Amino acid sequence: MLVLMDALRSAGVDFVLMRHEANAGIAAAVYGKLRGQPGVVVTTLGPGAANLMLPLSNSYLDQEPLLAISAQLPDDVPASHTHQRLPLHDVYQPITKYVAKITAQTFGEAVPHALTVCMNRPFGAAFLTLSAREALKPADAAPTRGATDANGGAAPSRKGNPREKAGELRGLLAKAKRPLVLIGLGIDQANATRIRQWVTGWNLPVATTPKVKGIVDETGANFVGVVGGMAADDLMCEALKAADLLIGLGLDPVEIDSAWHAELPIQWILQVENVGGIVPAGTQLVDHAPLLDALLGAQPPSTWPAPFREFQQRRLEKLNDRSGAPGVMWPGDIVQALAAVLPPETIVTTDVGSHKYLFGQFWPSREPQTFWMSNGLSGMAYGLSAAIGAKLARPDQPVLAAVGDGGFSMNAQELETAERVGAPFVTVVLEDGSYSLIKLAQAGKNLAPYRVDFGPIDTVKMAEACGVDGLRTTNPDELASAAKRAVERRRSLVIGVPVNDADYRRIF
Ligand SMILES: Cc1ncc(C[n+]2csc(CCOP(=O)(O)OP(=O)(O)O)c2C)c(N)n1
Repeated sequence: MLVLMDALRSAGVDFVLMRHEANAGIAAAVYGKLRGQPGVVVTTLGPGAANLMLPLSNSYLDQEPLLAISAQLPDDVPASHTHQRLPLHDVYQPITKYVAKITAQTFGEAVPHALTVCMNRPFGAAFLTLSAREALKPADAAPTRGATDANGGAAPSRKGNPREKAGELRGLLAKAKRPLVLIGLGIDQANATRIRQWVTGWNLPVATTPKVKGIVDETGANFVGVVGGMAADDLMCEALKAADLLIGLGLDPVEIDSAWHAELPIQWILQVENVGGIVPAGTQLVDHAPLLDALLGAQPPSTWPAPFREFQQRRLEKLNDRSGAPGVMWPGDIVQALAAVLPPETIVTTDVGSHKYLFGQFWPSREPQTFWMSNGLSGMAYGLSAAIGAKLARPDQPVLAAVGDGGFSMNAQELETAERVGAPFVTVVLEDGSYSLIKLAQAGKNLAPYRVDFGPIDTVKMAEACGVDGLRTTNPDELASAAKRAVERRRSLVIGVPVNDADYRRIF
């Protein structure tokens, strides 16, 4: 790995030194997806490579393109040399699209192929190993470029006719009184404008899954809510049942932690298979761009005067159902205060926990690719690392990380990384002294809270220890003005906001 690092330096390829390989992998994958190319994470052998399980799993289930390269022992090391020897290829093969050794003979094939498969839809990960012995050998062949096609290099499959599919959809919509379009992870962000034009132009009620928040403007009148296990999920499931036509545009059940996707009749409009190679029975894949073009070229077959209005109102009421608990901020006020002052292009990342359900449902995303969470894997320690990757990929957009105090303590040290590499962002830590989502799950099973509370670690001092400004507040106006000021000054800021974990129950 040292040889590779030095070769990269000589070639003018810089890298970001992070403090934990899992964080590096998450940041790289988010960076990659925002830049339309695989992110690359490089680690040592043994423990460093073992720490890649979280980001590789996340790339697999959350469709984020990541090439991981770790060191490995040379092949000719005696078998008795077991120090730091792990069966890395065997371990990572099931969750990646390609594993291979980089050798002087294979590098010209292996590296371009690995980069290509990461960008095949559904996006995912590849894992390569490189031994010090091979790294020192002169290369045998010049690299060849991996072949890609319009679908990112995926094997061609027999696809449906987009015009016919458009006609079929129009026919179904003409008969529907309460249609609902569900947009999911399998869409191509390059079709964002077409998708917006279609659902807005036809005034179609629309819901999204968390990972494509922002594909439509959530402040629009036709936005019904976020499906896929966030806050207000019971209400969203009621809305799904109330629909008489569900159109799953790129809908991938990897984001859904209950069974409605298998129980309700859904018109699946998929252009590639879902995560894990799953295609719902009887579904023929169809390319979205020509399908949407065909729909856009036709008149809406009906009008739908807000058939989900009642659900939309009840959803927003939850945000204002204040408990009045003293000494804390109402979680709904955190979202509303920040959304009122941060510009629409702000990229929001969340960690995993109750706060993710809150932001996932209620953050009003307005622009595509401005919301990032781990939702297929749902792995804690995503939010802060994702914010670093996002800020490096889009330095001109403000970035906000919303994390719980549990998740924050898993990787707060990366605040120093962000400062060092000039990637400032605002972090809001929702402090409730507990793994509140787990506490809620215990309560849901009539179990007493057990081993879910932890002692305080001072968020502000942690920020300051990493060279970042910190502040604690329970005042929504102070929260909003501090976040706005930090964004305007392009400075990192960590804001600890005490919350009452029981308040989440009112919102869920
Ligand atoms: C790496 C990882 N470990 C454990 C879990 C299980 N888990 C899900 S949410 C959660 C609690 C999160 O607590 P915190 O970060 O404080 O957020 P809160 O729920 O309080 O908002 C845990 C332990 C997980 N999703 N990921």
